[in-house]
Parts: sequence; structure tokens; C-alpha cells
Amino acid sequence: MEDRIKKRGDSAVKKFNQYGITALLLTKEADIHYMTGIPGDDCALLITENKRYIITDFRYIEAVSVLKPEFEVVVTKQGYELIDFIREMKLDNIGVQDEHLTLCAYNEFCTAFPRDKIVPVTGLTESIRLIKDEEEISLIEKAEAIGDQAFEHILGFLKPGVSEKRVALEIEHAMKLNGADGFSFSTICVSGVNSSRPHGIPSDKLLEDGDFLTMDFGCIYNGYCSDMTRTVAIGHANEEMVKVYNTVLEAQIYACEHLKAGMHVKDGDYLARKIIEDAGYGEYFGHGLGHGVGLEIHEDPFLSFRGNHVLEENMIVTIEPGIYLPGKFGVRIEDLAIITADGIDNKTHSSKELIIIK
Ligand SMILES: [Mn+2]
Repeated sequence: MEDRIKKRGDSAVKKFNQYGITALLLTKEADIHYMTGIPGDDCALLITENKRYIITDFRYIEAVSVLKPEFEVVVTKQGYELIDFIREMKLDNIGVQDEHLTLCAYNEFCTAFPRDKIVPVTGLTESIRLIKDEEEISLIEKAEAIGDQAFEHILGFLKPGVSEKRVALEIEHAMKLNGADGFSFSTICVSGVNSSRPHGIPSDKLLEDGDFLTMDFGCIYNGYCSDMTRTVAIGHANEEMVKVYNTVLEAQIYACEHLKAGMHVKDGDYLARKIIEDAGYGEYFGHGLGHGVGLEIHEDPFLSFRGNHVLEENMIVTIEPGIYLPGKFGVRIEDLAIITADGIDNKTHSSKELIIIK
């Protein structure tokens, strides 16, 4: 087993005391991926103090066998399900991912365990995944570079008369051509009045002269996500559009220049929020400044007025302020960066100045 994989499991075991558990059952795909180094679909992972078990069915036996001998492979079949294996193990207190476990699965667990021996441990693996190791950083860097390449390509593709859906397809196509395994989320391409919806769905609307077009996209590379957003103007931008764009840009750049390890996420969020508020658009910036990115597209730490983390070196976060004027237009600019001791290492290299597509 690779050292880093072993280390990750050991970090989880070190937290057993804190949670009062003697075993940890992981059912969330991203966490299983993290703890094994391979995709965890339709698997469960049981970590005890001395042993690790990967539980899956016939379809994945070959895939998970690479984990032997450090992981014992348990194969489920009709009449021998995960719950039967867990029952056989005669565990004491078992930690489960309460934010992920379905009510149905929980009820099944209660047939194998007294209710008070099932301990919710949401946050345990998340807290380990907060800080990225070298391997993770290089995969996210690569994924973000694929996004940058797609943006460069799309600039030559945009013109009035092309639909939002077509633009989204072109971005996704470019990312796949450049090595993406998949997409971190459904590509957002919203133009004109649609751009005031931060997470709008691409429609058949055609790009028109005077539209803002917001493109928010990311890919998955070896399990790791990227995320970036750029807003461009089609044909021309009126005075209000330029003012709003430059306000978002100023807020985004200021946040990039001042985020660093040791800063509370609430203060990080406020770096950008203060600039947007001072410009009179505070009520139109209704989401947080950013979020962690890793095996999941949205993970801790959340840079938000509701967040509760302090930034640390080698956390990876997005920096994405926006202003959304209902019925008019919206602007968002998003980079992805690594937190360092004295600042950030920005991994998004696409230009942020207002681009007007002629
Ligand atoms: Mn994002």
C-alpha cells in the first residue's frame, strides 16, 4: 500500500477515541476513494484499529483486489449483505456517516446493533481531507489547467446566435479532449437576464449583442475536481455592466491578494464582501466567497459568513464573488487556489479583465 494511503487510514484511527468508536464504516464514495486511492462506487469501507476491509459485490472484485493484502476484500451477494458482515464482526461502537447513511440503511443497522452503539461521525473524514497532500495538489492543478485550456478555446467559439446549451457542450467537449474524465458538476452557461441566476441551467437562449455570459465549469481528473468561472460580454457592455464587472473584479483580486493561512473563513469572505457592499451591491452577493475543492466539488472549508474554519496551508479553495441583479444580469469571477503561509498560489491562469467578444 502506498504510504500516503496508509497515513490517511491511520489519521482516521487516531480520531477513534475522540468520537468514542472502535470501528469506522465509510459509505460515502469520496471518502472511500480518499482512504483507498481508487474510486469507491458501490463499496463500503470498514476501518478498525488493526484492519481495513473493503466490502463490495461481484462487479468490483477485480478493481478492489489491487488493495490486497492491506485491505481484506469482502464480497457481498444475495443472502450475505453488508449488514451480515457487520453483524459477524461483533464490533463495539461503530462510527457511521450520518449525513450520508439513508434512513433505510440506518434502520437495518439497528437490527445488528443497539441504537446507542451507532455513533454519528460526520466531520471525521472531512477534517482529514481538508489539507491536501502533494499528489492531490498536482491532480487538482492538472484539472484546473484543463479548465483554463477550455476557456481559451471557448473565446474563439463565442458569437451572437449560439445557444447557451451549445456553449456548454463546447466547453465540456474541450475539457474531455484535453483529458478530463468527467465533469465536477453540470456546466453553467447563462446569458443576458439568465445570468442573474448564480446556478442557472443552460437554455436554448441564443447569445445576443449586449449580453453578459457567465460560464462556470470544472472537470474531474483522476477523481479530483476543478472549478472556475468567467463572465464575458457579447458585442458590447453598457456603463452599468462595466461598473458591476469591475466591482466584482476588484473584490475578487482583493480577496486573492489577502487570503492566507491563519485567517478565519468569515474574515476571508468579508475581504470581497466589503468591497461589494461599499459599492452598493451588498444585497446582490447572496452566496459565500468560496468553498473547498478536492474529491468533491464542494467540500470544507466553506469561505462564508456561516463558515467556522481557519485557513491552513495546503487547503484548496475557490474565490468567487458575484453580483446578480434580478431581471438584468449577473457577474461572477472564480479562481481556484492553494492556501499558503503568506498568501495563495492561484492555479487559475485565464485572464480576468473584462473580455468583450467582437
Ligand atoms: Mn465554485
